[in-house]
Amino acid sequence: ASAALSVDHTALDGFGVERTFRAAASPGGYVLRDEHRNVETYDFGFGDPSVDEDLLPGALIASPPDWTPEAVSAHANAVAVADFLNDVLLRNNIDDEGGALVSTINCVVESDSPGPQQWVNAFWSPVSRQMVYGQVMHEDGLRSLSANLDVVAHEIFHGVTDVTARLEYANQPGALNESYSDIFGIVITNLGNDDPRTWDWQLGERLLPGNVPFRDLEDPTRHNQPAHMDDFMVLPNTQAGDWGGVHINSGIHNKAAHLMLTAEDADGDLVLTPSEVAAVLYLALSQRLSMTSQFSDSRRAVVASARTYFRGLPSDQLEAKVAAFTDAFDAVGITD
Ligand code: ASN
Ligand code: ZN
Repeated sequence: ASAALSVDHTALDGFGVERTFRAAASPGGYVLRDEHRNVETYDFGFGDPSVDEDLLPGALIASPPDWTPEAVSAHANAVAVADFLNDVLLRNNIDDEGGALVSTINCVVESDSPGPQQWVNAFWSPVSRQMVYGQVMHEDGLRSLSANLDVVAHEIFHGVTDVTARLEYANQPGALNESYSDIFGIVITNLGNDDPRTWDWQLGERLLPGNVPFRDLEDPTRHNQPAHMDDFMVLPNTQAGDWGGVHINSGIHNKAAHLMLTAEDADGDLVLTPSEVAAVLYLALSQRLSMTSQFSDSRRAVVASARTYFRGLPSDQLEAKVAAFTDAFDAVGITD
């Protein structure tokens, strides 16, 4: 695609923050297509993506009229994640072939709707290969789930997992699927702060009623998740059982990631940089995990990836890096 007709636009996002994003010229104005990153954002007009999946992605968003906050959030946040994939992980969008990164806002799954035009969720559709976002009512009107960069990154990483490890969405593989999405959501949100000891570890804050976050990677127990294998919850593989607790037991693996990112040496210095942890976890997810991988497989995948990634270091430094990973898994009871 040619970028010649792309133009920078500026408008407010779902949190009232001014964002700059690229839109493409089209007859009569502009459409939400970033031709540099191949990111496109659509509107479903409060249709139901679970019933009318064949109607996705919906209508490509155009201006005039003015860009809406939900459109700006979904589009600008997707571009931020595409930038991370390309610049940090050297991955060319979700499919690693530069394929379009597609989002649809204003979706309502009616069977799970707490009120008019509300649906407090979002998901990656493996069938349509795109993100869909609902919205929640606040004092100032509807707020899209895409307002939160960590939620957007979480959903986009379900797409990355879908075309790499393909972790089955149930039981331990499903909890790993959830955890890798949570971890990269937090890594992307805190990009630019090289000290994870001062990171924001909360996922999805300012969306739910009372602004309660969905999850907290530093202390999973704050949101009823286990943080150690001793507290692993065996649940049925049904929707009511959260598919074997995929959003519950993910807390254990999330806590291991928090410990890797904050591991200190004897002098109190960080052992690993955030980009080192991101690279190692990305290698594990994309090269060493598969549909039926368990927590212990993730440990082995991460440790093997660390040995590959740090192979050029003197052995004492290499072993110190690897130990930061094994210690983190040990601490949450994920053994070899
Ligand atoms: N927002 C949820 C998630 O991405 C939707 C789901 O349950 N798949 O985890
Ligand atoms: Zn998820």
